Amino acid sequence: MANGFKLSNLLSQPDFVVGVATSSFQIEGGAEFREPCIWDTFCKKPGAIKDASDGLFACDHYSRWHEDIALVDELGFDAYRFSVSWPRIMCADGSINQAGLDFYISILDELKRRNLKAFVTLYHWELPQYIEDQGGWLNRDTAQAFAIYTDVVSSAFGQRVDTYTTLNEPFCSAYLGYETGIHAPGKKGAQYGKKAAHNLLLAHGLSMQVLARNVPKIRRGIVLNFTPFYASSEDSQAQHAAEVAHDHFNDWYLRPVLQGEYPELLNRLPQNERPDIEPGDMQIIAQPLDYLGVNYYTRSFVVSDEQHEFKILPPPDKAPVTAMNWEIFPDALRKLLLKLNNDYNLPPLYITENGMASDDKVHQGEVKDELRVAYLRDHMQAVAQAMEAGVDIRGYFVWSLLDNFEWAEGYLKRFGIVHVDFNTQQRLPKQSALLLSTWLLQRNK
Ligand code: IFM
Repeated sequence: MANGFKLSNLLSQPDFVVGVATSSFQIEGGAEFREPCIWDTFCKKPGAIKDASDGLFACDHYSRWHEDIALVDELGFDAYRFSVSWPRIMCADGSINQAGLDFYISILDELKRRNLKAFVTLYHWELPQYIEDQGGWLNRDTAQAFAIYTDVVSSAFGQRVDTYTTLNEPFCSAYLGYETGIHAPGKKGAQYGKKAAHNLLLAHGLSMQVLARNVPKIRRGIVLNFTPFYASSEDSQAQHAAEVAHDHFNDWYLRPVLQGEYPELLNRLPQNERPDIEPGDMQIIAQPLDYLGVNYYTRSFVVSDEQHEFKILPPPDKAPVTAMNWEIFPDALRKLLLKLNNDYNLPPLYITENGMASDDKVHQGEVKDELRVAYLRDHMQAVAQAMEAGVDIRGYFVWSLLDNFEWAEGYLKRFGIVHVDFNTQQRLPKQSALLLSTWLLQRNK
């Protein structure tokens, strides 16, 4: 293995956490025991989900969680990152669903029993439909509702959690959900995206305050997704396009949470696209973070033309791509980590998601996902190199434990290191899981 020594250095760092991640809607099922959410509604829209599927049953993790956590442990991971379903906890009439809380408390107790760290995300895109009916993330009150939900969850979970994440990838909730409409709730319009983003960030800040009050000793932070943008040519217009894309997609979320201000781009937005910022909002948003979660999958090339300040291009011809048609380019992760470290006074980082979809097939009882093996190895290598260059990175999580409901792609894209047969719900660790496990178990010796 090229530069293999760096990878083993990474894995043998005494406190470096290696984990695996999932999210509630994508795996749980058990929909009859919770309130409906925006994804239930969106899945019913003709054409919204490629295979016309839904999350009502998903990986049936709601009944099989015990088996799934045993797998995380047996494979040798240190930590399990999962999300709590807001509509499983808070009922439309304002009451609390104790059975929903108990479900997660059982998971947390089992993790503790197995000495696995619990990384709990409070929002991974599952907005209760009754809140969307009041305007969802376009309504400021949703941020207050999220703070109440945070209070209920953190009071009930007590000290069982290792690390809290307020929001997972607010860019996706705001931009894909309220601007392009390819995700739930499917609203479309440039005038919505940044308004939704602001209310999401406000929800993050309020939630951080509640966590600081209720569970001050538990680590808290946010998880952002980053796409490094590369200019398609040397010319200054293309360079400018890459900077503008970075401001819209990456810095629009990072700068407010770290520095309490939006990028300068704010002043160039048409009036109707600007968020409604009230006095004090930016201070609420910029609560001190104990860590920042970085999700990385791919990079993108951009150009500008007469109509667009920036335009995202498909991957270059012949570039290696995943089943999502995302370019495989690990060095962009290394560079991203160095850039963030250079541009900001960062808290410690965790790579909270990294992984790839591939067209995996079971053959004679095995799934040989060689491309994923190389993808994970090379990206972990990039993390190790960034650490060597001085970036404070405390852990790495593979996305995802199981093949699952990949949002608008339905069940067509398999991101798991464990194969799921959606007819029988049988789990089968792929070659990537087995290899990771060998590395992890060697390290644990
Ligand atoms: O499956 C998603 C996950 O829910 C959020 N981050 C990206 C993953 C792959 O698209």
